[in-house]
Amino acid sequence: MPRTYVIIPTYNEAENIEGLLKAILNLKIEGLVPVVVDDNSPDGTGQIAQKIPGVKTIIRTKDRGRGRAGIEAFKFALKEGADYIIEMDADFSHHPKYIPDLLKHIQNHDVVLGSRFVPGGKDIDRSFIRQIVTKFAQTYIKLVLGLKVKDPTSGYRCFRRKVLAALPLEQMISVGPPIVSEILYNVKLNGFSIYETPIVFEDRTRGETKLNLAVLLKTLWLVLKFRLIYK
Ligand SMILES: Nc1nc2c(ncn2[C@@H]2O[C@H](COP(=O)(O)OP(=O)(O)O)[C@@H](O)[C@H]2O)c(=O)[nH]1
Ligand SMILES: [Mg+2]
Repeated sequence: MPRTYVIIPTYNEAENIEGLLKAILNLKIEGLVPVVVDDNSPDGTGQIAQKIPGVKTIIRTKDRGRGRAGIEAFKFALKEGADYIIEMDADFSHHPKYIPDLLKHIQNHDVVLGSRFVPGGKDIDRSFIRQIVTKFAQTYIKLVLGLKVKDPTSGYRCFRRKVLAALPLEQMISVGPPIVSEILYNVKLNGFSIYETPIVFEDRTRGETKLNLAVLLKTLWLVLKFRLIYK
């Protein structure tokens, strides 16, 4: 039976985490293990996760960031012998109901993206501004990194073990959210196959986004650096 680790980076997601973990466990997929990787959230997200049976929780106390947390959880999943590694946000924008689709397509591809921009996918309920920002950032990232996928910034995705084992995880420079693009660029450079399965992305209804203008500008700069660092 294959083992699938579902990595969920969290920061102040106390209002979402329990419902999300229950929805994932309710899928009753054999061999599926949710892993919450929390940066010691002041609102107690990590402690909530720790109380739920069947969930593994990592509480980090230094080097905070979505990127750092994701890398630590990938290394943990590899060490524990995971065959497939899924990553997703905690805020229900990445609905657990798509996990079976990711696992179906990972049988035939190295990486599967939950994609808003293939037929059947959608980006709904977000502000007009946010949609413009997404479009602009995605066009830029595709151009600079030469990525052919329709949704290069999707953080809802599944990897075969061998993919993460081959990537230079120790070398990754993103502390924050740009890690999503840094990983995908390395996937491409290593020649792994990528498939996009549609998801409907809904805006979070609880808790707050950690994205802001500073994060966006940092991303644009880091993407240029990825292009220079990785060959
Ligand atoms: N561990 C960890 N997770 C984070 C951090 N910042 C954001 N996250 C999580 O990363 C996911 C995506 O963040 P979110 O704020 O929803 O970004 P958005 O979806 O782009 O608005 C959520 O599950 C957040 O809780 C962080 O500094 N550390
Ligand atoms: Mg979100």
